[in-house]
Order: sequence, then C-alpha cells, then structure tokens
Amino acid sequence: MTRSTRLAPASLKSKVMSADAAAALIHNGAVVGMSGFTGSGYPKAVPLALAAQIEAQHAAGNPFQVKIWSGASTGPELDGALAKADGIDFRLPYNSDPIARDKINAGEMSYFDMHLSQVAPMAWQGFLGRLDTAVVEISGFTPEGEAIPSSSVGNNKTWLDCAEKIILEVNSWQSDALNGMHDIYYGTALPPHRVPIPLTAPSDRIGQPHFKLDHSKVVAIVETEAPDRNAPFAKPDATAEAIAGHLLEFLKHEVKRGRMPASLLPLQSGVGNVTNAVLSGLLDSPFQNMTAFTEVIQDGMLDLLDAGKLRMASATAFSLSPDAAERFNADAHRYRDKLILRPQEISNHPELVRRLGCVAMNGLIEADIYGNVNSTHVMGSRIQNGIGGSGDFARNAYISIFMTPSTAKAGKISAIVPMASHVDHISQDVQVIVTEQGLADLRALAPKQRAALIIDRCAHPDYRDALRDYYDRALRSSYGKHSPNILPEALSWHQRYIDTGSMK
Ligand code: 0RQ
Repeated sequence: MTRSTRLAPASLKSKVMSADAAAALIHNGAVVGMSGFTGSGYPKAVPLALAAQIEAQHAAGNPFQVKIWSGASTGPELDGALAKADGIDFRLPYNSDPIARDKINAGEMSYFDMHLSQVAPMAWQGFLGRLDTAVVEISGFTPEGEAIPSSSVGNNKTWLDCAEKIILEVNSWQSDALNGMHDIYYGTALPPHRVPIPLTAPSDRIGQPHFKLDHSKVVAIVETEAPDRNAPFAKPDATAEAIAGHLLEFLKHEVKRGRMPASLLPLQSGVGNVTNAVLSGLLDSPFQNMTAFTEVIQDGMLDLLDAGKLRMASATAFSLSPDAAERFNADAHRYRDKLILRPQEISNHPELVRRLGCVAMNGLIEADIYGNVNSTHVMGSRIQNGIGGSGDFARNAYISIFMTPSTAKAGKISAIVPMASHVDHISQDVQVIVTEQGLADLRALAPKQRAALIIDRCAHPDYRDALRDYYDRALRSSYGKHSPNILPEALSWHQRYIDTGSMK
C-alpha cells in the first residue's frame, strides 16, 4: 500500500476537517457507534475533542451526554476522556476503562453488558435503537473508495452500515500491511433469511478485505497519527506459570487419550496476564501446527507465530502491549498471511465456535464449588469489565476452561466460594477449572463430585478447611442433596469479608 491510500478519495476531500469540527457534528443525546476492541482501532481524536466540548457545555450549565456503542473496551482517549467529562449516559458492551468503571459502579452511567457476538445482530434487529453517528478508525482507502480497516474490526461493519452519518479517523500510525489482512463477511441476515456461515476452518476467508462505504453518509474525515494504547503485560509470575503448567499437562493428556489432535483444536484465549502466560507456556510445549479462532491477538500469539508453533490466528482485534505493537508494525508484512481479522459477530459466532470445536480458555473472578463461574461482578455487585466473549465461547466450545489464581487481594479473598455471588457461566458451560493449586476436570461429574474435586484441587489451602466444613454441613442439612447449599450462609460469605477484611 502506498502512502497515498491514507488520503481521502477525491469525492470525500471536502470532508477532511479537524477533530474539533468533526466532534461538533455530534449532538447532545446522540447514539454514537465507536470503533475499538480491547484497546486497538478506536478513534483517538474525535472522542477527545467531543469530551472537551462536553466539558465546555457543562461549564456553561448546559446538559450534554451521548450514548456509546463500541466493539469492546477502547482506550483512555475514548472511554476515559468521555467518562471523566460525565459525557456518557449509556454504554455497551464490554468496558475495562477504570474511570468508566467507577462511574458505572457509582450508579452514574448506565451500562448494558452483552455477549459480544450478539451486539451486531441486536443492532440490526432494532432492539438497541437507532444509531445516529458512526465514529470509526480506518487505516486508509482503496482506489475504489472502500475503507481499509484498522487494528480491530469489532462492530465497524455494522456501525458503518446502520449509522445515519459517518465520521472517519484515518490513522497513519497503523501499519500499511493491515491492508489485505481483514475478512469482512457481508452474508449475515436476520431470521428467517439466515443461511449457514460458510467457514469450516479458522484460515477460511469468506468475505472481502475492506469495508463498503456509502460516501453520501460520510460527514467528516479526520487524519490522525496516534498509537493504540494497550497496557503492557506483566511478565508471567509463579502463579501464572503454575496455572499454565497444569493446563498444558491437561492438554497433553487429552492428546494422549485421543480426544484432541496433536495440533490441538483452534484455541480461544481470553484477556489478561494469566491467559497470556498460558500462551507463553505453549511455546515450550510439544504441540505444533496450532491454530487460533479467538477474539484478540495478544503478545503470546505473536510469539507462537514467530516460533512457528502457531500456523495462523483468526480474531477480531489485536490486543498488544506497546512493545509488541511496535514489533508488529515494524514487521507486519511477515504476519500478513498468518492473521485474519473479522467482524466480532463472526469471530465469536456460536455456530462457528461449535463447528470448529474451539478450546476456550478464559479468566474468572470467582467459581463456586459446583463450577458456576462469575466473570464480571466483584462481591456480586461491582462490575469489573463485562462478560465479553467468554459466554460466546464457553457455551459452544469443544472444551471450556476457566482459570484464575486461587485467591485475590493478596490472599484475603478465595476465588473458590460456596456459591457464586453472580453467575455468568452456569456449571454446564464450565468443564475445567484451573488455579495455581491444580486442575479440576469436571466433565461428566455430578455436583457433589464436582464440589469435592474443586475444593481439593483448586482452592487455596488456607480456605480448604472452611469450604469443606461448609460443604459437609450443607450435605447434612440442606433441603436437596443434589447441589447441597445452606443459602443464608452461602450468600453471606462475602459479607464476612466486608465485615472482617478476611474469610479466615
Ligand atoms: O483487581 O486490578 O483492583 O487489583 O479483579 O483480576 O487477577 O488481574 O485477573 O486480568 O485475568 O482478569 C475475570 C476480570 C480476570 C477477566 C477477569 C480483582 C483483582 C483485580 C482483575 P485490581 P486479575 P485478569 C475474551 C474473554 C471477562 C471477559 C472475558 C475478564 C481484578 O478475565 O474481564 O473473559 N473476564 N473475555 O484483584 C475480588 C475476587 C477477585 C477480584 C479478581 N474473587 N474478588 N476481586 N479480582 N478476582 C476477551 C474479551 O471479551 C474482550
């Protein structure tokens, strides 16, 4: 791609303007579909300019807020700046921005947490309402006037198609080599017109490399040169390495038993340091020729590609540390044929996850002794991030694995609890739980067998006795003996922490 593809085509030249001028086209109460997924490909100039305008309006005593739809989390220039300006009154889906998180948990911002695969279909179905403006980062234009996607695809196809007007940010920081890496599928339809999605391997290309663009809807083009801002990953610590070690032993065992091929099945890896550590662990594993059908490409995936262990990866976005992003940009052409970025309704599509038989590996906040998993709510009420794509994958995977350190907050909280204070993944969607203590393979186990195994293998030794004592008393006194519980006590488990600062 030549530098000229960063420039707007002749028909759109008159729309090139400053971020301030573009932001002024967004009105109070507008519903804005922003690009962005896990810190990549989000617009970086217009949201900042919009936040400044909102602050000025508030200072003048005028109300001004917008509703934000995105792909998943974005960056501080978007969610952070707009939340700080008290500019968001509603947001969907996944959020990991700390300022927005605090506003949500203070009850000052409405937040609709959804399965990521369902956002685009629900927008088309009309359940989410009307989309006024799409603000989408792209990396350039084709000679035919289509838009070359950026470092994430997310819901951009849907925002560009649904919105009444479009603001584009053309970011020349993004690598030229992104051109041709994407696969934008235009075959989705609403029932009763849905047809099978013709993808049978993670490497299949079923769409086109660029976004169709209705030039008549484009009201502004803003040129930027700004990096995606992702947090660096922590170097795997002993806990993360122990979790990765247990998981790799399990995968080897599954191959030995003939339940998975030696190249494994397409991997899905969630966000966070622990999942990244598992990818690092795969570097030294015997598995070759692996593939990934996942949401995000993290540092660990690049390492696996570099080492020749991973044949290719399909995702919807990059989620790279600043160092890895520089590494990718400097050498992006090398990864061109090995990476495919797709709309999130395809990367996370339940039909495809089930067909391909993904190995889903996600983090959790707490799991109960029966294997119900809470991925989102600390103490049952404070949202951390959101369910993201974990539900899309966990329900439909060949095998659904959840992993976590056995304790949080420097050992003061057990991640294994009698009853999850909020449930995102019911026990039927949780086949394996791994902590640094060990791994519990819960397949084909009744609830009482699950409880014994999870306490023995996954709970931290400091909490095992308390959990066993609870479970034994529940077994004796509970109304039903299928999933024994003492409800008031189970539900007050976290209250004991709040009262005493410790479960012990
Ligand atoms: O809080 O930052 O204040 O210290 O939760 O926990 O241990 O850093 O773990 O980064 O792996 O995130 C479930 C949140 C885990 C993530 C979750 C506190 C802990 C810390 C983060 P601090 P860690 P991770 C595809 C998959 C849902 C989405 C998903 C997530 C903070 O994995 O968002 O899976 N998952 N998407 O201290 C109180 C506990 C706690 C706790 C952790 N039991 N009690 N606090 N914390 N456990 C990707 C996408 O969808 C985009």
